[in-house]
Amino acid sequence: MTALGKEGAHALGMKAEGSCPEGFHHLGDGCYFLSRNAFTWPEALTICENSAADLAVIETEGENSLVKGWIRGQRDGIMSGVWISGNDILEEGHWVYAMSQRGLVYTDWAPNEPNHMGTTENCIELQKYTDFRWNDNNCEQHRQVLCKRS
Ligand SMILES: [Ca+2]
Ligand SMILES: [Ca+2]
Repeated sequence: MTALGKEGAHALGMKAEGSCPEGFHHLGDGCYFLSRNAFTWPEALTICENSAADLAVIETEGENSLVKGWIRGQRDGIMSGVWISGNDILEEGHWVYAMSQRGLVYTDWAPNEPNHMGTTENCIELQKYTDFRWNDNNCEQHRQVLCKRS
């Protein structure tokens, strides 16, 4: 089994933890899964899809705070960042959510971000060294993955 399949299979477990499937953590009105291993952003989309979830869309300050608090609590388990749904792959500077292609309704950019550094940064991560504020990074970088089921 590939590493990709393994993450997906783990998240697919059927035993409920609270009201969320095994491997998912209940926060606010959603269920979130954080991968242990790191993947490219396109792989992240597939991992979430394989778990009947979406790459996490964070739409409010309240949700962003809950998610960041949870991830901060696992800081030692975070290598450098966590992929979420937003991207400007189709049109530079036009930030949309992956599945719906709707424009972002909330952002938490770190200072001087998004900077499209090296003209290659089109995917959003929660960046560890800015205490999980948002950074645009190269979609082919390997980052952990945040999936959400509502
Ligand atoms: Ca960009
Ligand atoms: Ca950047």
